[in-house]
Amino acid sequence: MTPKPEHAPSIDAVTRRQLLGSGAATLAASAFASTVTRAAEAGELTPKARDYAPVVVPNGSKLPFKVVAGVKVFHLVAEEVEHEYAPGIKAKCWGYNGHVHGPLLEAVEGDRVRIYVTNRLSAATTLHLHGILLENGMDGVGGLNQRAIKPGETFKYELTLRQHGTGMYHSHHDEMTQMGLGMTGLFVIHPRRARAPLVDRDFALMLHEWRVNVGASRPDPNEMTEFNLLTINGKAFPGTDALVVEKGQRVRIRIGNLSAMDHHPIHLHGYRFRITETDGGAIPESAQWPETTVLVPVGSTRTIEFVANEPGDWAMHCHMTHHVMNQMGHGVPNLIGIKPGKLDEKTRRVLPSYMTMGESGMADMGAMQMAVPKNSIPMVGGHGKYDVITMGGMFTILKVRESLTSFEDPGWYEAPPTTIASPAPAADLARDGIDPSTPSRAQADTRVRFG
Ligand SMILES: [Cu+2]
Repeated sequence: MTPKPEHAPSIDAVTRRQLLGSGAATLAASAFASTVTRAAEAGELTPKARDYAPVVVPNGSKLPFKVVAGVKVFHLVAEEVEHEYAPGIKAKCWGYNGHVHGPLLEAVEGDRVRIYVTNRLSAATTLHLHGILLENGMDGVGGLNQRAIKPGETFKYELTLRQHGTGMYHSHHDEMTQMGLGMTGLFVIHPRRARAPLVDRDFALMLHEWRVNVGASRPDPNEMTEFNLLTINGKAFPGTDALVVEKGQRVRIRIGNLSAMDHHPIHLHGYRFRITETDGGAIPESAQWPETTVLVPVGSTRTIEFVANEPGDWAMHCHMTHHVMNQMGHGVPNLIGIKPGKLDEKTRRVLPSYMTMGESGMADMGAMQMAVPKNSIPMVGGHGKYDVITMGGMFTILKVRESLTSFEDPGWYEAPPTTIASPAPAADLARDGIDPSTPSRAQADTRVRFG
């Protein structure tokens, strides 16, 4: 378990020193920065005496930086990555620094940043900083703003950050292939002056969609419609890590979408939130409205905020139902209501492991933990506290607890027994005049109307 320290280093001190740093001060700030970066990556910092809460990237990583003469220096390496979407399914993707998606870049408004990009791919690439205000020659559109970075070359991008908010980065060369294979990442810029209300937990999520054919070792970036792996920070449920929060904390969730073709309406259970920022900047408070679902269009970021005052395990997922399904079975025929009879028995004479699936829906695929081909995962299902969770894909869980000693996954929520939906006792049914064997009201109405 990672302890949650009582006193964390002051980020305020770090950012100011990095900006002002020269000589010995730079060295000291640099060492301090790496300490803070490590602590921040582990999600350890408590919200005390600071300008901002470092961003937490579930399942993901942040790119360490060093400070050279007052400039924050990052080094991105574009390369092939063996990536696991969820236990049981891996593919060779393209990403940065060993990660899909690339590690999150984190900086502060006013920072001078220098980003080196080394290309270890077999193809040329570029770096585009999406939504980031910069000089035209740093915009990274291959052919338009620069020549592409050839395999083996290292390019340098340099700019002063003139804004704060959630931007992204991605290849802007052979876009369909390179973004499709995973070459995307988030770029978070904190405000130079803290803006109220400060948040305690600041999460960053990148959405994506993939086509990985059963048995294939690489995603198919040419796919245009039939995506079968929908991911949050590169992971499909049950591979997604929970977002862990202590009751009463103010939570920010930054969501970016660089999927090829689909916008994702991300729905959070148990809460109403406000959409506070887009990649275009902060939304004035007077223009924010309460929501439970935030649509994150392709090529956009949306940031939501709320106070976590209701403990529990709260589902957070794309509300497009095919986007909470995994790889197997999107294309199966509709068997709802079909009576297979002796079909299974007869078919097993030629296909010994045959089993008709889908006559009452897809939930059984998770419940039965059916055997699936090598390097594939069933369409639905992770195990929950009570039963199988019949969703996969773009699904994760917000875990809010009364008190925490660490931000490690706290396990399942222990709901007070009287607050859990459960089989209706006979005494309650009798008291309320409910007879489960009578026709439902809707059927009775139909009979009256159509006789
Ligand atoms: Cu979706």
